[in-house]
Amino acid sequence: MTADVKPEETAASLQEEIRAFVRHSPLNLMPDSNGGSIFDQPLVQFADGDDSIFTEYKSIIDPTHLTPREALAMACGKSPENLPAHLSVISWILPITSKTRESNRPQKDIPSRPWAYTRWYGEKFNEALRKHMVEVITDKGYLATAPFLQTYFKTMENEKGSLSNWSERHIAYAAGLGTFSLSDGFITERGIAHRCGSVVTDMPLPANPRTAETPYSNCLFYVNKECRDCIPRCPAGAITEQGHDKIKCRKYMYDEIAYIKQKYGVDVQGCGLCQTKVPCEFRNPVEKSKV
Ligand code: B12
Ligand code: SF4
Ligand code: SF4
Repeated sequence: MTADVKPEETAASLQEEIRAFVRHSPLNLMPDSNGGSIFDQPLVQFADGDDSIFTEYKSIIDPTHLTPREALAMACGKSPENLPAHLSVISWILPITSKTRESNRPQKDIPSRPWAYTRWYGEKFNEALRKHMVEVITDKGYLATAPFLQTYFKTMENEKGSLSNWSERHIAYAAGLGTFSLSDGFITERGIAHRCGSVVTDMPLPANPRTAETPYSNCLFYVNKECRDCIPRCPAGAITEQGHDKIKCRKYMYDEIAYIKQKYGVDVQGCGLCQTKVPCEFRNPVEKSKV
């Protein structure tokens, strides 16, 4: 990429690169015949790598949560201050197809087979997309890393439950892609049923503004107490008006319904009942209620 290419043009070409990978990668196909795609066309936005929100995450999430500068420096074996002055973060949302969402709606205790496949095979695709984007960017002569794929990525536990040192949803929030919700899921313009990913680079990219008024603006419960539909959807009783109990949720998924790994032939199972048959499933319900 030559120096006279505008950041907006670079951004558009990266967005198209991600869309093309979603369209053409065989990894974005369900493993069973006629299963169709795992994900629909993505949402892609950008954040300034030195946005102060990344430092705030050290108090909101955990002191070990990495800033993009720390994450790229560790991946390159450099010190954070020796990296270029400007860093960017690319964040994407991979919406789950209507076929899979619809298959999960009648489920009451365990996820449908396509939902379980989306957790297992869909995340393999998401990993391949992260690797692909790092390659595309480094081939152009820039630094790039997908923190989630680095050996330093880790998940841990605190008194509220599981967390990690690179939370993809908090990265998506920084890039203005949506907000959190009563069920904890991240509600975008394409709803809550999705998976997300990110890459940090020194490529100059224009940051998208965060337009949400609060970190919960896309959830009807926090806007006007109009909705509580995710509460009865949760078979573990993990969602209440006080929010999402990550410990109960994790215990249900990994202990109580662990048998579905064998049933569906996957190594990691999901649940996600709270992300289907709800008004935020495939759109921003707050935008919808304004029209
Ligand atoms: C650990 C983990 C879990 C744990 C804990 C989840 C959690 N809430 O953190 C458990 C096992 C319970 C879990 C369950 C599920 N997971 Co999970 N999980 C992760 C993982 C590996 C790390 C998450 C993390 O670091 N969390 C950090 C903690 C601190 O986040 P938090 O508690 O939600 O944060 C709250 C506070 O920060 C608060 N907050 C308070 N003040 C402020 C102020 C500001 C300014 C902001 C921004 C926020 C904020 O807002 C947040 C929401 O309440 C990520 C992958 C990744 N690397 O990101 C996937 C991930 C979060 N999981 C995902 C999914 C899809 C699921 C499941 C649906 C399972 C499935 N696949 O079927 C369920 C859904 C549970 C739910 N109701 O949300 C997706 C989420 C996509 C989405 N639609 O939101 C992710 C991002 C994976 C991916 N690559 O797409 N998961
Ligand atoms: S179902 Fe309703 S209350 Fe629950 S997260 Fe979605 S909009 Fe918020
Ligand atoms: S909160 Fe956890 S256990 Fe409850 S429906 Fe959502 S993913 Fe399943």
